[in-house]
Amino acid sequence: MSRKPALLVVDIQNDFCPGGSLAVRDGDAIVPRVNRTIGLFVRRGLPVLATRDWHPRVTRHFKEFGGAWPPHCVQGTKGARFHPDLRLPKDAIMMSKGMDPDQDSYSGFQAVNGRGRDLESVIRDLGIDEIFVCGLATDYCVRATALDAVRRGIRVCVLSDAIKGVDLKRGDSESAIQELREAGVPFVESRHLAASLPGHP
Ligand code: VGL
Ligand code: ZN
Repeated sequence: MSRKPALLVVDIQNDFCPGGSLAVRDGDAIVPRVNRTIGLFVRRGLPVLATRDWHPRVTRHFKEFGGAWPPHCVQGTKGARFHPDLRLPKDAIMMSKGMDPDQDSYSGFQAVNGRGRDLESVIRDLGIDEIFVCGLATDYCVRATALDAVRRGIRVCVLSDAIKGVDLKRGDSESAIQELREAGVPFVESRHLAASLPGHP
């Protein structure tokens, strides 16, 4: 049976990195590892997908309007742009989420492409049978995306050294990792990934 894994790069945007309005401590430290992993998928001819948090200025996701968060990743702002060192290929598949002003949406499966097609449809259309997840934040989008994949029967694996969490409460990222393990999600270190992807000699 032929395999077709894809890489899913989650929300590596300025606002989630040091200096941003919802900075994840050392959020940018994963960028070099993510770039190396992107290179690996590109060389193997495997798809790279990227999600972005993409909020309207007014949304119940933000504190000011009843939510949990300071304003971040507002559509069209610098904070919403991908980290300047992130090297996404030109044909990366871009998916946006968080546009609904009435809803918190953390899962990448709530993201849509430029034509409004959702992540699961895009994955199934491309014949992708496994997603490798990296990015920000471990305790929100990475967690929700990986759990959602399990629920939808899509194989998922998390890159243990290419994720970072918000840790609004201390230990949130650790609990998220524990929860994912209990849900049966495997973790792999990015340096061990090359050997487990198809196309390896
Ligand atoms: C996220 C907090 C608020 C995420 C999004 O993508 O992990 N976290 N909005
Ligand atoms: Zn958000």
